Amino acid sequence: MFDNLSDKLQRVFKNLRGEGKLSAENMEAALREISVALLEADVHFRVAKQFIEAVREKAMGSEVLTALSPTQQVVKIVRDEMVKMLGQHQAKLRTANEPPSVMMIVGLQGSGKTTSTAKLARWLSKNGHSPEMVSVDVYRPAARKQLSVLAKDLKLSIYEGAPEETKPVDLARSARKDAVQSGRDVLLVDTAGRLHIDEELMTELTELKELLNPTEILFVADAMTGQDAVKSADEFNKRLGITGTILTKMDGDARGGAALSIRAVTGQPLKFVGVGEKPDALEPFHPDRVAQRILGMGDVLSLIEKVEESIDQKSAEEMQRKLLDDDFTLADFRDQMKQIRKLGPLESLLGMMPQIGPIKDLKNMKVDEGEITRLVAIIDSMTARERANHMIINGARHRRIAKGSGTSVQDVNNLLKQYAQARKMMKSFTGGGGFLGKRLGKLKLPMGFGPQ
Ligand SMILES: Nc1nc2c(ncn2[C@@H]2O[C@H](COP(=O)(O)OP(=O)(O)O)[C@@H](O)[C@H]2O)c(=O)[nH]1
Ligand SMILES: [Mg+2]
Repeated sequence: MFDNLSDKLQRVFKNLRGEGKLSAENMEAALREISVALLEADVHFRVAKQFIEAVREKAMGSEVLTALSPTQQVVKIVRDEMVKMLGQHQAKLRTANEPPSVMMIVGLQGSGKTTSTAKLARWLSKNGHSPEMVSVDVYRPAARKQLSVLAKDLKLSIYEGAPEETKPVDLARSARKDAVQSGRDVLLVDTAGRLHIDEELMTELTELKELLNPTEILFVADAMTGQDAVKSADEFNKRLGITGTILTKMDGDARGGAALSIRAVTGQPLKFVGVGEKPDALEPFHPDRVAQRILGMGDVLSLIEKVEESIDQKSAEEMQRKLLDDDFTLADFRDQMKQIRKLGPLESLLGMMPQIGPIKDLKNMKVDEGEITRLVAIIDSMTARERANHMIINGARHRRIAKGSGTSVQDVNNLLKQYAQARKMMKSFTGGGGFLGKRLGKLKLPMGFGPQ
């Protein structure tokens, strides 16, 4: 989601590295390039300016670590400032002393309020809460229906309202009563939106706020709208006082700058990001992880969590042992491909990894689901002996395997190349001296990722 910005910043760092010594001149040149990269990524100009000033001050000042090389220092300073800009710590949802905690979901039409309400309810119920939802978008019957349908699909609780409840405040009041009676601890209120901010909408939202005394007023911002999202966040905040932002559509080709500016402009944290249309496509926002991702250090922690969620620990340990003993066979490679398929889209996974060394090659391979299926089919067409020892696969065997799996000799060759590459990549991880090995210390990772 930050590919362009990420590429540009990494180029700046690479150039600096080439310079060897850090001087006032090359530092200024680097700062100029960073500034351009931020603006091109749609970062608000004021935020970009502050950012550059902070980096300059630190880089020229005394806050430099002697243990790091000059470029590393700059990377570290940029990273720290970026984390600061994004909000330093992960911002948790605020809850009330007396349940239910009421959370209003506000924003412009089409920004993703209804979708995010359902996603958030799902996320809350997976994280120990018992949420109830209500839609107070009385202007568009289809909008309320949309939330009902989502609630039914996800088996989540929703207050549907009585026919005489035609005003947002009436619906909200009854919904809260219903939530209290059924012992729900969170009430999510999906509000109406407009194409533009207008008085009527603001009055309605202010009335709801006074009635409900919400613990959260979450502004839903569409990342695709770039600076407009920042502007309306600012406006909603001034008029209503928001407590946080949910940034949606970060899966699209948004330049991501909104993410980097909203928190700075409103002073309120980004709490979640929407990364797809599906109900599970919502992630808590981690400033440090996102900064690492932008700077190409890879969102290793998110990756680990994702991998841990879907990989069976025992088979992962077995895989790790095999790698160390150097008997990671094609059969294991096939098992691993199958596990990877369970993780979801590969691109999103690779995007979380540090873009260095063998991973960079992997990314270029652009493995997709269809390709995994083909790879698995090729390995399926091998004999057990071939799977155990790829060295015996000669020309004749190549042809037989290609025929058996409905692929070409070229495909079989590619598979063997990828297998070799995977072995190499995993070796560099398990060796303890690689990028992850140095950084992750004693963390034990599944799938052969990680030091011993
Ligand atoms: N790709 C993508 N689409 C989203 C995301 N969030 C919402 N949408 C889509 O945006 C459109 C508008 O969403 P909706 O929740 O109805 O917006 P509302 O008018 O603010 O309630 C729908 O088509 C959603 O599927 C997201 O994170 N990623
Ligand atoms: Mg809606």
